[in-house]
Amino acid sequence: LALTGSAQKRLGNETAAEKTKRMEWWTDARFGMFIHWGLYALPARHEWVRNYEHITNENYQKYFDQFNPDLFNPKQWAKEAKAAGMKYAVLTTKHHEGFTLFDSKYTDYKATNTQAKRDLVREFVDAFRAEGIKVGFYYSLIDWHHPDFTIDNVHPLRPAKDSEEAYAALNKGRDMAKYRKYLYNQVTELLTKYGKIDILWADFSYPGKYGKGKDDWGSVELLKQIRKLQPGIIVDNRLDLNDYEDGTDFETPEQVGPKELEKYRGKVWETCQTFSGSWGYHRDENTWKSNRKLLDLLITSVANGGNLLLNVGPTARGEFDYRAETALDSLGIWMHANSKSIYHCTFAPSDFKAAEGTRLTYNKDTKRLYVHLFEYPNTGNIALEGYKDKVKYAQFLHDNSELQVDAEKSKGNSLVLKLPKKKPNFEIPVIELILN
Ligand code: FHN
Repeated sequence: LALTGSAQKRLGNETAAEKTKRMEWWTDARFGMFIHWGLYALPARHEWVRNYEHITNENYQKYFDQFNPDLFNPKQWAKEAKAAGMKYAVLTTKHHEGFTLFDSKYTDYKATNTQAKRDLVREFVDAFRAEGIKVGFYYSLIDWHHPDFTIDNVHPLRPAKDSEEAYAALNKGRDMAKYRKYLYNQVTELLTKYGKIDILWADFSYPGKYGKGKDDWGSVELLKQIRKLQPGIIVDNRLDLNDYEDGTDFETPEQVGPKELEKYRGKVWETCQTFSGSWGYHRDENTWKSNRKLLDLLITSVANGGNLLLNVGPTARGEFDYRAETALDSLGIWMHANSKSIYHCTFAPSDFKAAEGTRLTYNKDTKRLYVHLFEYPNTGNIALEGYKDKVKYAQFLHDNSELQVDAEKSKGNSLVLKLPKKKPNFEIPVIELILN
């Protein structure tokens, strides 16, 4: 992985080579599950419902009182993540609403004080580790419930207009230094009480006159504490610190379309995406990405050297709903037969150009190039310009059936492979090329 910019500079106490080694499992994994779960699953109309509807703590309390995830079974979640081919999972331990899914000694606003009476984070780490899936914690820097978190321009109680006086009046008695300490203490709890944590996904900074950035979070000290408590941990770039130089590990393009991913090639990055528009469970949402769109995001992420973190928003009863399960099942069918073109892969060497309607991924250890057929040729063959004399053998990945060279049609440096007229039964079939 070639780090851009000042790659050779010591990156937050390590060299580029040490960082690459520390992150090797993550870059090999390529595919993870994001899980947004909290009280917002009860209103079931977006995890930002408090912000959108300017809901006060008092008017949000009913969701705390009614929270009772009687069908919560993280073992089932882990099985479904594994079957979909996901190698790591990141759970919201606390989202902007301030409700903690873990048994924190610093707050009463926690799952163990609801009808659940369970440390949901503990059960999550145990269940996912048992399936061999690496575990990550999402932790919201923002906290709309905490009495010392100062009201800013994304807070549910923000003033009608951005004026110094209005904010000053609302923030009388609120002490952000106390909240910073609370944040530091909770992150310390998360990184000391639950064993080895593989990822910390802090979210998010919005520096500016009425926003919040690294000084509000105490990001430099916080990151030192994170690395001290969990030396191998991988940390995202939303603490408002400079990428790489300050020791944050990866960029986080969010909800971007596949075409935008090319600009991240050569960097260290993960795109986080929803099945729909909302991260939290949204009952009435109908804008769900198709299986093809999800495969496009996964394949195109790897084809540009990045990861996909695909989100599920469990219901208030603690289950993945039918839409999420259908999507995960479809991904699992494709990954079962084609995951070799995803795991441990990255963008292709520059001397291989992707033919029209294809995307390339490459495994540099096995020297195998994967041609993803986004469009299936109806000509009975595929012409791969510039591939001639570079390929030892060609086959479909899903069944290892040989793809013969059409010697007559392979003119100049073009390699023409014969293809069955009938497209294999996959949304995006994959050709595996064993290179010389
Ligand atoms: O505000 C959050 C949002 O709810 C969600 O958690 C996403 C996930 O990346 N992060 C923030 C928006 O960027």
